[in-house]
Amino acid sequence: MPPPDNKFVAKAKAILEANDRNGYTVPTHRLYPFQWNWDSAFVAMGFAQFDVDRAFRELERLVEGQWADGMIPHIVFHDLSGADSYYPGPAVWGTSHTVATSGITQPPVFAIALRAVHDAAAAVDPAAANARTLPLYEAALKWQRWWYAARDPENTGLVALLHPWESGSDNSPAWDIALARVPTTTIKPVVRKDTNHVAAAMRPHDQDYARFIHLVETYADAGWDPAQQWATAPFKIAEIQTTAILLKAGEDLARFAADFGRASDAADLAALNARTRAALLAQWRPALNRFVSRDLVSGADVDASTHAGFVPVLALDLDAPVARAMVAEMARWSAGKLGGLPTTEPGTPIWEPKRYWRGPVWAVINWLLINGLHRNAHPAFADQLREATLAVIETTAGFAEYFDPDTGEGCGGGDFSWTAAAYLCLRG
Ligand code: 9YW
Repeated sequence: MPPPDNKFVAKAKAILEANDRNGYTVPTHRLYPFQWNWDSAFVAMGFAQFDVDRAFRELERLVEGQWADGMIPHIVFHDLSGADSYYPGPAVWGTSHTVATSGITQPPVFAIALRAVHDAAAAVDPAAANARTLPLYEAALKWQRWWYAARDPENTGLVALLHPWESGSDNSPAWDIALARVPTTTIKPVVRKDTNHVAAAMRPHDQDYARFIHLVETYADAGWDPAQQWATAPFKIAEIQTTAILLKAGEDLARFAADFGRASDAADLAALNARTRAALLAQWRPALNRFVSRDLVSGADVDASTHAGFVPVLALDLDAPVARAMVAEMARWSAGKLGGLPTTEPGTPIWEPKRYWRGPVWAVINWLLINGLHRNAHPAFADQLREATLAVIETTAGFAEYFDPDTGEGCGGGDFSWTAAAYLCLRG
């Protein structure tokens, strides 16, 4: 590994600072001008590398959007001055929280980030770190309980998504079958803004957007009430990437509960984590060498070959043969590709190397996998993904939103916050 190049470290920090909007960070200028949930969690870990106070602040500002029932929404619209560059804005969501927010959520990386930020702060001043962490721990625990109550009311151990945007992988082929059942009709016209900023060929199709908005309008009509949404949802996927992140969050929360002497929280978390661990393990499919989500409308496995099938490595301690099979499959997908693990299996009919979540490489996905590979004693492949991520940023893509695995080209938005954060953490 070459020594850290200060030029790139400096640029990554400068991107985070430029995307700062008074204590929260926009993913990128204009394309995404608000605070996004899982982006902020990754960004907080990036800030923790050089400014723990700012890292805590990122999480505190996200919690301003937390609903009374515990959900932390996927977008917090703190400041509407840039609102005309993004669709769908607050008027489409029709939610009623004090700060304007969307009505759906996103993968709960928050508690994982809180653990990292806390640990960085505690290395300097443990008492101050605990004091700043405690309210954020409470918020994260409340959100954890929301996930189980609202998105696993039947206590299966797997949590369900009611909208593709909740996965963070908007137009993944994993949703194709389930999303095709959702009507393309909307009450109000769909007025896309994303294609004003980024080439349409890199973005979801208009038909996808019509369905995304149909779902938003359906849930707005249900008054954003979780039980009503659950009863009427035309799209319902028990999803493995989100569940894996939730389980890792649950482990980190359980450690906090122990540290803070919260015995009853610790007992609750241990029970939830155990149920989820067993449920997630049961989603392993040896014939595919990966895990699969379940479509709760049809009852079928979601067997599209997407990166999500590998993310459970983050939160499980796999038997050695399972881990080996999974690593071999990831190695097969990434062989001859640039930047790390493609989000769909190259060479298959679903593979589109530039179209958003249908093939490109994302630094934050590599980052989750790298952590899981270390946990499961595969440091060599973890290092390969790490070096591929750093190399594509340093040589061809810069800090773009995502990367074309065939050419190494940077795609989507530029000067992207989570790419900068991933770089800082992986460069270390
Ligand atoms: C959108 C901000 C967000 C990410 C998601 C990504 C995209 C927003 O951008 O969604 O309007 O399409 O899919 O994961 O949080 O970076």
